[in-house]
Amino acid sequence: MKPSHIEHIGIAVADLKAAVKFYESILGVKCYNIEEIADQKVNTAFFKIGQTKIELLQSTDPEGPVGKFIEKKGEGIHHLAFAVENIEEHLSDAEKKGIKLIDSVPRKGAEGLDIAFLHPKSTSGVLIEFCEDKKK
Ligand code: CMX
Repeated sequence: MKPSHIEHIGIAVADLKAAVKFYESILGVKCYNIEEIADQKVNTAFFKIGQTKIELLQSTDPEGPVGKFIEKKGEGIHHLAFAVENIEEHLSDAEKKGIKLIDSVPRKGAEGLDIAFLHPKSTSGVLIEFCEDKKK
Protein backbone atom coordinates (compact mmCIF):
# COMPACT_ATOMS: atom_id res chain seq x y z
CA MET A 1 0.00 0.00 0.00
CA LYS A 2 1.86 3.06 -1.24
CA PRO A 3 1.13 6.03 -3.50
CA SER A 4 1.87 5.49 -7.19
CA HIS A 5 3.01 9.09 -7.84
CA ILE A 6 2.52 12.73 -6.91
CA GLU A 7 -0.88 13.42 -8.44
CA HIS A 8 -0.61 17.20 -8.11
CA ILE A 9 1.01 20.10 -6.31
CA GLY A 10 -1.49 22.72 -5.19
CA ILE A 11 -0.34 26.34 -5.41
CA ALA A 12 -2.34 29.17 -3.84
CA VAL A 13 -2.51 32.24 -6.06
CA ALA A 14 -4.17 35.61 -5.67
CA ASP A 15 -5.02 36.06 -9.36
CA LEU A 16 -5.78 32.88 -11.32
CA LYS A 17 -5.77 34.51 -14.75
CA ALA A 18 -2.35 36.12 -14.19
CA ALA A 19 -0.95 32.88 -12.69
CA VAL A 20 -2.19 30.80 -15.66
CA LYS A 21 -0.45 33.21 -18.03
CA PHE A 22 2.77 33.01 -15.99
CA TYR A 23 2.84 29.17 -15.84
CA GLU A 24 2.00 28.88 -19.53
CA SER A 25 4.91 31.17 -20.32
CA ILE A 26 7.51 29.43 -18.12
CA LEU A 27 6.41 25.83 -18.75
CA GLY A 28 5.44 26.10 -22.39
CA VAL A 29 2.40 23.97 -21.49
CA LYS A 30 -1.23 25.07 -21.92
CA CYS A 31 -3.66 25.05 -19.01
CA TYR A 32 -6.07 22.20 -19.93
CA ASN A 33 -8.83 22.66 -17.35
CA ILE A 34 -10.36 25.43 -15.27
CA GLU A 35 -12.89 24.27 -12.71
CA GLU A 36 -14.68 25.72 -9.70
CA ILE A 37 -14.88 23.51 -6.60
CA ALA A 38 -17.72 25.26 -4.81
CA ASP A 39 -17.54 23.33 -1.52
CA GLN A 40 -13.82 24.19 -1.24
CA LYS A 41 -14.45 27.82 -2.19
CA VAL A 42 -11.80 27.76 -4.92
CA ASN A 43 -11.33 28.13 -8.63
CA THR A 44 -8.68 25.80 -9.99
CA ALA A 45 -6.52 25.69 -13.13
CA PHE A 46 -4.55 22.61 -14.20
CA PHE A 47 -1.34 21.89 -16.07
CA LYS A 48 0.06 18.45 -16.76
CA ILE A 49 3.80 17.71 -16.45
CA GLY A 50 4.27 13.99 -17.07
CA GLN A 51 2.06 12.12 -14.63
CA THR A 52 1.92 15.06 -12.23
CA LYS A 53 -0.31 18.09 -12.35
CA ILE A 54 0.14 21.63 -11.13
CA GLU A 55 -3.12 22.82 -9.58
CA LEU A 56 -3.43 26.59 -9.22
CA LEU A 57 -5.96 27.60 -6.56
CA GLN A 58 -7.67 30.96 -6.27
CA SER A 59 -10.05 31.46 -3.39
CA THR A 60 -13.61 32.55 -4.13
CA ASP A 61 -14.13 33.56 -0.48
CA PRO A 62 -11.66 35.14 1.98
CA GLU A 63 -13.00 32.76 4.66
CA GLY A 64 -12.32 29.64 2.56
CA PRO A 65 -9.21 27.49 3.27
CA VAL A 66 -7.16 29.03 0.48
CA GLY A 67 -8.32 32.57 1.29
CA LYS A 68 -7.24 32.10 4.90
CA PHE A 69 -3.94 30.53 3.83
CA ILE A 70 -3.06 33.49 1.57
CA GLU A 71 -4.09 35.97 4.27
CA LYS A 72 -1.75 34.25 6.74
CA LYS A 73 1.18 33.04 4.63
CA GLY A 74 0.81 34.72 1.24
CA GLU A 75 0.83 32.96 -2.12
CA GLY A 76 2.81 29.74 -2.50
CA ILE A 77 2.75 25.95 -2.28
CA HIS A 78 -0.46 24.98 -0.48
CA HIS A 79 -0.60 21.17 -0.56
CA LEU A 80 0.90 17.99 -1.91
CA ALA A 81 -1.42 15.33 -3.33
CA PHE A 82 -0.51 11.63 -3.61
CA ALA A 83 -2.29 9.28 -5.99
CA VAL A 84 -3.38 6.15 -4.14
CA GLU A 85 -5.43 3.05 -4.69
CA ASN A 86 -7.99 2.37 -1.97
CA ILE A 87 -8.09 5.80 -0.36
CA GLU A 88 -10.19 4.50 2.57
CA GLU A 89 -7.41 2.08 3.50
CA HIS A 90 -4.83 4.89 3.41
CA LEU A 91 -7.01 7.04 5.69
CA SER A 92 -7.60 4.30 8.23
CA ASP A 93 -3.89 3.46 8.22
CA ALA A 94 -2.98 7.14 8.82
CA GLU A 95 -5.54 7.34 11.63
CA LYS A 96 -4.13 4.19 13.25
CA LYS A 97 -0.72 5.90 13.19
CA GLY A 98 -2.19 8.80 15.20
CA ILE A 99 -2.35 11.28 12.32
CA LYS A 100 -5.16 13.80 12.56
CA LEU A 101 -7.46 13.62 9.54
CA ILE A 102 -9.34 16.57 8.07
CA ASP A 103 -11.52 14.16 6.07
CA SER A 104 -12.20 10.77 7.63
CA VAL A 105 -14.43 10.01 4.64
CA PRO A 106 -13.29 10.93 1.10
CA ARG A 107 -15.20 13.57 -0.81
CA LYS A 108 -15.29 14.67 -4.43
CA GLY A 109 -12.50 16.99 -5.58
CA ALA A 110 -11.59 18.48 -8.94
CA GLU A 111 -11.74 16.24 -12.04
CA GLY A 112 -14.07 13.81 -10.27
CA LEU A 113 -11.36 12.39 -8.00
CA ASP A 114 -12.06 11.13 -4.48
CA ILE A 115 -9.93 13.23 -2.13
CA ALA A 116 -9.12 13.48 1.57
CA PHE A 117 -6.76 15.74 3.52
CA LEU A 118 -4.52 15.05 6.52
CA HIS A 119 -4.13 17.89 9.01
CA PRO A 120 -0.87 19.90 8.60
CA LYS A 121 -0.45 19.93 12.38
CA SER A 122 0.11 16.14 12.20
CA THR A 123 2.33 16.15 9.12
CA SER A 124 5.27 18.47 9.87
CA GLY A 125 3.38 21.47 8.51
CA VAL A 126 2.63 20.12 5.02
CA LEU A 127 -1.01 19.81 4.00
CA ILE A 128 -1.18 16.31 2.49
CA GLU A 129 -3.97 15.06 0.25
CA PHE A 130 -4.68 11.51 -0.83
CA CYS A 131 -6.59 11.16 -4.05
CA GLU A 132 -7.98 8.28 -6.02
CA ASP A 133 -9.48 8.08 -9.46
CA LYS A 134 -12.25 5.53 -8.95
CA LYS A 135 -13.11 5.75 -12.67
CA LYS A 136 -9.85 3.91 -13.51
N1 CMX B 1 -0.33 24.15 4.74
C1 CMX B 1 0.28 24.19 5.95
N2 CMX B 1 -0.33 24.69 7.08
C2 CMX B 1 -1.59 25.16 6.91
C3 CMX B 1 -2.26 25.15 5.68
C4 CMX B 1 -1.58 24.62 4.55
N3 CMX B 1 -2.13 24.60 3.35
N4 CMX B 1 -3.50 25.69 5.84
C5 CMX B 1 -3.59 26.05 7.13
N5 CMX B 1 -2.44 25.72 7.78
C6 CMX B 1 -2.13 25.92 9.20
C7 CMX B 1 -2.28 27.39 9.59
O1 CMX B 1 -1.12 28.13 9.31
C8 CMX B 1 -2.56 27.29 11.06
O2 CMX B 1 -1.35 27.10 11.79
P1 CMX B 1 -1.08 27.86 13.18
O3 CMX B 1 -2.15 27.31 14.12
O4 CMX B 1 0.31 27.45 13.55
O5 CMX B 1 -1.25 29.31 12.93
C9 CMX B 1 -3.37 25.99 11.19
O6 CMX B 1 -3.08 25.23 9.99
C10 CMX B 1 -4.85 26.27 11.26
O7 CMX B 1 -5.18 27.08 10.14
P2 CMX B 1 -6.31 28.20 10.12
O8 CMX B 1 -5.93 29.23 9.13
O9 CMX B 1 -6.63 28.64 11.50
O10 CMX B 1 -7.53 27.53 9.42
P3 CMX B 1 -8.47 26.35 9.86
O11 CMX B 1 -8.08 25.66 11.12
O12 CMX B 1 -9.84 26.88 9.73
O13 CMX B 1 -8.19 25.35 8.63
C11 CMX B 1 -7.22 23.47 7.59
C12 CMX B 1 -6.96 24.72 8.43
C13 CMX B 1 -5.87 22.89 7.15
C14 CMX B 1 -7.98 22.46 8.46
C15 CMX B 1 -8.09 23.88 6.36
O14 CMX B 1 -7.39 24.83 5.61
C16 CMX B 1 -8.52 22.71 5.52
O15 CMX B 1 -9.48 22.03 5.82
N6 CMX B 1 -7.80 22.43 4.42
C17 CMX B 1 -8.09 21.28 3.59
C18 CMX B 1 -8.97 21.65 2.47
C19 CMX B 1 -8.31 22.57 1.46
O16 CMX B 1 -7.23 23.10 1.67
N7 CMX B 1 -9.00 22.75 0.32
C20 CMX B 1 -8.51 23.57 -0.75
C21 CMX B 1 -7.87 22.72 -1.80
C22 CMX B 1 -8.81 22.39 -2.94
C23 CMX B 1 -8.54 21.07 -3.63
O17 CMX B 1 -7.40 20.76 -4.04
O18 CMX B 1 -9.51 20.30 -3.75
